[in-house]
Amino acid sequence: METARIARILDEMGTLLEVRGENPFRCRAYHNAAQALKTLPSDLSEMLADGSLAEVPGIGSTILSKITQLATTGHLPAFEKLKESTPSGLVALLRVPGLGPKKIKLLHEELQVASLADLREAGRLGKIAGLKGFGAKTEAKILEGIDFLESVGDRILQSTARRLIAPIFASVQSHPGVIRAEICGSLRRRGETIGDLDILFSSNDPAPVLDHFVKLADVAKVLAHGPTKASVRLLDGVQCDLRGVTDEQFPFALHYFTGSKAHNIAMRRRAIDRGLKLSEYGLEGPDGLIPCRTEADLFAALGLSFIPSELREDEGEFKLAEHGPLPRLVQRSDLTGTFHCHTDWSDGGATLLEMVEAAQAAGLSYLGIADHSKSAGYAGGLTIDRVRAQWAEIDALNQKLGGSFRIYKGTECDILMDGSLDYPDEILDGFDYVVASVHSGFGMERAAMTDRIVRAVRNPRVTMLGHPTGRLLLARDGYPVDLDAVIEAASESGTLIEINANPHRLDLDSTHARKARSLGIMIPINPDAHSTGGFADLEYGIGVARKAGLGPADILNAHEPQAVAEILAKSRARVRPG
Ligand code: DGT
Ligand code: CA
Ligand code: CA
Ligand code: ZN
Repeated sequence: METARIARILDEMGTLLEVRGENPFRCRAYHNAAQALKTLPSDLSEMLADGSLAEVPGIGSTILSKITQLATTGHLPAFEKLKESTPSGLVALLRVPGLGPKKIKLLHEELQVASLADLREAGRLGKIAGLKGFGAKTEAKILEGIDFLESVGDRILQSTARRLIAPIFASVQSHPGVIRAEICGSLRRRGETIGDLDILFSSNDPAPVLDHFVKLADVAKVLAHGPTKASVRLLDGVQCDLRGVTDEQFPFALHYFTGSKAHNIAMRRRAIDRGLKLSEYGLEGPDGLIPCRTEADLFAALGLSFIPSELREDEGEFKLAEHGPLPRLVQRSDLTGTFHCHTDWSDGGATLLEMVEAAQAAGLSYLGIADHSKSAGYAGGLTIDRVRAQWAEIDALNQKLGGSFRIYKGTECDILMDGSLDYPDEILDGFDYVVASVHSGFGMERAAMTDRIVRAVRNPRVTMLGHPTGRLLLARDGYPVDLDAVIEAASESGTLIEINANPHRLDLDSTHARKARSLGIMIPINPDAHSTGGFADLEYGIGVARKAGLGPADILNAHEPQAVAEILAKSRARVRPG
């Protein structure tokens, strides 16, 4: 059994134990072990064979025996039993904002709540408010939470979609009957969240490829299986559609199934305006089919230059593509370094040195460390003494690196309730840069929250604003804030606003990143990395930037390291002239 799948089962085991109200340490142990499996230094089967897995922190003897069982037999009876005896709706309750395992256990025991529907009914009857430790306010919040969950439906994060589609796509693409294959749909457009997965291939004989697809190990249920297309439900509950076309049809089908629907409709209208007929199978003129080898050929046939998939939302891309080639969008290889990363000085999982090595391995040549500030107690925020100690460690490491790599001293400084910052000015002045973020008081009124953030953004000691809305995709809306007013204030005061690339956040989103750029704000793409694996998330930030139509010049950390150093120094000079 694959390591990733074992990790998922351990995670689910921890969650099941949680909602059953088991000892929190025991639950945590399963989540920790799952996390540890995701970052093993070498192959799991090797580590099991030579006994080195037992030495990995987070993997105790009980869990080790469960991993061994899974790796050798592919089954874990304890897990299967637990899953069978836990109402499946109970786990879904964990997704309700503000509901933790303890509350869920109480709701289950006292009110027999075992699903979202039960929970809504209990709330409607006012029964939740009467429970010990709940109250009317909590009840209202829970009902709001259910509404939120229903509004997001069954969508998944882009990162989940990538993880699920990778093995399936690889398996389709390498099938001997396949000529070309591409991922389509919202994932190719880098949508913030994904409804279902779409894959397209070309072949002279699609049937065997579809037969192969519906039998893949990740498939839980076949929903449809015809001669040119099949739909399945994966073990994780997500739907995946596969379509086969001839190689002549491929560019048309690729364009169609990439969408968006609005973009497709506009394309079809363009074709009609030119006396042509566009469908997912071809482009037809008065004298027959117009051959196209690629999507670029198709766009050209309609008088357009190539439109990158991220821009296909019918939000102005046609106007751009009518006037020659589009400006080049930023790409991952443009990034020279990054800011806003955490270490084990606060709530990160890796040491400073480990983060530096991971950044180097990710092809970066500088790294901004921004651990939490002192009020962020829950996240191990740094006292002033610890800030000074961290500076000393950074200085020492920078010296050792001898100019081959640069570590910047930063902080993710809490924006306090009144909009002031969490360190005194003389400490703030010791950093190379300051990320200011809201981590508290999410319940504030919109006007007060806007004033609070605008005040921070106008503070000349703030280099950049972190995750400006605080949203967590599919989990919680951001705090109420007039983001346009914040962006205008940032533009006036020369403060940057990050695209937080964590796939749970994507904050700024593409719409506001576009607006920020139009007001001359330079944008850093930050992974908000809490572990060495976090640098991979930069790719999701690139997706947001591309969707916003941004090029390398618009992105702070797509500039050469020397230019980045100068931009930071200039920003600091607002408070440290000369
Ligand atoms: P999703 O799955 O909700 O994240 O979003 P998409 O865009 O992947 O939507 P999906 O999977 O339903 O369909 C894939 C693409 O197929 C879609 O982006 C555009 C095209 N498409 C689907 N239905 C229609 C339609 O009724 N009209 C047109 N013009 N295109 C469609
Ligand atoms: Ca889709
Ligand atoms: Ca679909
Ligand atoms: Zn933060």
